[in-house]
Amino acid sequence: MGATASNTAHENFDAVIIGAGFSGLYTLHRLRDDLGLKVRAFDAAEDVGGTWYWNRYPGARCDIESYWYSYSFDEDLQREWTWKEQFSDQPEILRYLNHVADRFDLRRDIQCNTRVNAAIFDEDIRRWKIETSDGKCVEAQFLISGLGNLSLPQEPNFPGLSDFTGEVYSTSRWPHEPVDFTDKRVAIVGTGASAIQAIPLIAEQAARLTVFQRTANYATPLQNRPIDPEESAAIKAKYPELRRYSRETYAGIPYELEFEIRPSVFADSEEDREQVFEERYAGGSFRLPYGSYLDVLTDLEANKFVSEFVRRKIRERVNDPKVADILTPTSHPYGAKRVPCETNYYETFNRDNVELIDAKKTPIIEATANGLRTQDREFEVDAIIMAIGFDAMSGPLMNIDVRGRGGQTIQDKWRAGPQTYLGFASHGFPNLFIITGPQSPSVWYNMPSAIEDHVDFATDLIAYMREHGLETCDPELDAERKWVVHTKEEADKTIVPAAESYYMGTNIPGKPRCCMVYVGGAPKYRGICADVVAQGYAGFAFKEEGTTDANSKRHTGVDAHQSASR
Ligand code: N01
Repeated sequence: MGATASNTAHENFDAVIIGAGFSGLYTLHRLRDDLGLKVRAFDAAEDVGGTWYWNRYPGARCDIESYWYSYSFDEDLQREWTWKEQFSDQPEILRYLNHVADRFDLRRDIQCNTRVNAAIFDEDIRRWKIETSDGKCVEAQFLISGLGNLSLPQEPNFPGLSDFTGEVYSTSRWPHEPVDFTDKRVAIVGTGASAIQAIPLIAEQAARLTVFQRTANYATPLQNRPIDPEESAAIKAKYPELRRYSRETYAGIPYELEFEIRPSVFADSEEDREQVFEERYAGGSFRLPYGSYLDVLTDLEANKFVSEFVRRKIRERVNDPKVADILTPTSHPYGAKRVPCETNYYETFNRDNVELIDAKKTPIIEATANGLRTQDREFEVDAIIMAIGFDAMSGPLMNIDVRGRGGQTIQDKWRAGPQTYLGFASHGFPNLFIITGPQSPSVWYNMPSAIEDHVDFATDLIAYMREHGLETCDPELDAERKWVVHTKEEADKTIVPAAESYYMGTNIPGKPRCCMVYVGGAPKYRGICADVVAQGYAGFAFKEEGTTDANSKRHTGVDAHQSASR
């Protein structure tokens, strides 16, 4: 923290929120409008929207149905907003988030164009001092991270990139103005969910598109379509009930209303299994991984059936068997990496103007003035698109100079992997609440529901503290250690550790390998959180207002492990 900033009088808030996306907007609404707190949200972007502000690449859209991938907290809001497509595109979702900001009069407490550079917990006054990119410092009792899980792009580290004389784009920092690739030779690096949405549209426009694929992915159809007025009215009529029900499902998407999720691939005949896979594949979105058999994501032997099914689909859709071979994943099981949903992705490789490069076999060595060079060839292009993903989950918070008690930095604390309690708080960082933090369900759950659950948890916790005259809240080290172990145990019951992925932190060179997501399922996680609350916030240590370390009174419930280890 700069000496000047720390010595001057600072504007004081009850809570500061970092980010004005889905998390930040709802946190601001709850803390300000329900608890009456003085709150300020900061966002580095020019406007609200978070993920949906930045990720504007062609084809960007949600891949959980919009009537689930949206806020549920306000009945009037969900009734007045009409989604036009099953899976809304980025401009529509951004319009929705702007509507929410206006409808709840949130903008007056959001400062855009302002990055939070540092947040230091001052133990003398037991408040956070937050330094921002406009050179100011503010103080707050509570610091809420609404930074998101996929907000810190991975830096492209190809040597020579600055020598490239053409245009360089990143899917996660796409320009606001439309980019016209007509008559251009374009290269795209990466074949994750972002590239898989962008590639078919860019291929339609560009003179030539070269796709550099390092790891083949298992993409399955999205099946987007318009929502007709009758369907929309039917959903709206039953919204509260449907939302309640969806939160009781593993990933927050109520597939059980459409079909039975079958217990095991081994319990069905080959013919029945094939029919289940076909129906879920044709149904689109995440019906195949989350809605077919319970054991495809937990048992590697069971998973072989669905992995092979998707491989077969890829081969059927790609004309050239050599190209199909490169596109067919063999290095990991289906669902261990995030499943991308696609529209015409595989058919795009049947076009004459699209070339697929196996960047595992012939890695990109460098960028040149004219394009990209692999081990055996130079590719001359007019534009390079980086679709190489994010320093996910722990990256966004670790990218800020956050210091807790004793000056410990979050970078030090999480050096060997995130250490959190419930994926929501970290010992030694009092009153820092991380919305959908690492080791919470986050991206393994419908994100807006995961966000609402965490924001509600934070709001209730702050209300509880105010009611009981408690000034700080810090997870106990023991509870945190048990949560880290529990998160790993849950991951080990699934196929997630069987792949290198951003779930496991391994997409970033040097990042420790550990599961960053709570994969025990939303109902289990929600049950644990409810128990923690019922037991007087078990696992959290509180200090009463005006107490010092010497005479602090513990205000903890029973051992959280009883809940966490269920
Ligand atoms: O990023 P990714 P993404 N040389 O990490 C490759 C969400 N999302 O932006 O697999 C060559 O998935 C890398 O290869 P490999 C969603 O949660 C949601 O696409 O590491 N290639 C991989 O192919 C998603 O999961 C929606 O071997 C390199 C790709 O880049 C998450 O965002 C839409 C490389 C990165 O894929 C991230 O998706 C889009 C290198 N040096 C995204 N470095 C919705 O629909 C990396 N790669 C809501």
